Amino acid sequence: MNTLITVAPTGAETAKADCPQLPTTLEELVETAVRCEASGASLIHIHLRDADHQPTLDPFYLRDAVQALREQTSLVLQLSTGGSVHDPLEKRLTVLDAEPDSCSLTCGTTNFGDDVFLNPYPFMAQLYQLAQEREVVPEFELFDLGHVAALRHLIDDFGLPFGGKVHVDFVTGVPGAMPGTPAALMAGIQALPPEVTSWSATGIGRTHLSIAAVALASGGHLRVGMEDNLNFAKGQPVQHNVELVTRAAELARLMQRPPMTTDEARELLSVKDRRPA
Ligand code: KMH
Ligand code: ZN
Repeated sequence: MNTLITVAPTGAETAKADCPQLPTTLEELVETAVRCEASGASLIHIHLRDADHQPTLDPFYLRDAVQALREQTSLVLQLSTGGSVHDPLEKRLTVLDAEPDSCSLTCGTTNFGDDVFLNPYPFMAQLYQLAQEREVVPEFELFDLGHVAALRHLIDDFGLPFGGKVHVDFVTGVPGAMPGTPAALMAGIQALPPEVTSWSATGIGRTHLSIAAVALASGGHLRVGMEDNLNFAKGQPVQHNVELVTRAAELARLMQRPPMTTDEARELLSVKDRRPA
């Protein structure tokens, strides 16, 4: 099967002042999305920043970004409902008002370095049902092995997501959560419920490349981007997200699993077509 390449270009953790090349304005985000699509990405995982480059869940920014990206790319648009560790749960639910194709849904609370990324089951359940109601396809973010068990509960309690497909993403290597090792990823893959139709993986920081290699070798898909990794190689900071997407696409081609088109990605995930006619 061809490879779904997700780009996560910005995240909520890195400060613009520390990394001026991080795309934080709408103009930079759209430019990044266009270049990454041309280089093999078919899905974009989006965190927005306000005029001061701070993470925001303000509906104005969310709607504006969805509209601009939908006009200028055919990428599957996934809004983060994780936000930053400081965002309240109620605010994170409002992300779906911006009518994305997809949304992230993290399957449990996790250590996040010195912080806690809060995802109690009732919140997950509420977000899951809201996504079903709004016809938005969730991507289940798995930071820990226990999150795989929580996904099982969600499916048992509420049935399949909108579209009937179940796509998960292993986020490995967050300090205090599941390590970015082949063994940990394998344990996660082996525990996946049979309803899962596709999975991708990312490794934070220096685990970025090795996790991509393991994912490709194991039949999975890839997530790359500056949300997860700021260094292309030792002593070589990423200058643009397209570098990480291009490398992922090259690796996928080498492994005889070239990047998917955006149409193939839409079919893989069964997203509703919201593109302007
Ligand atoms: N920024 C992290 C606290 C997601 O996008 O859903 C959460 C995160 C996961 O990035
Ligand atoms: Zn994210």
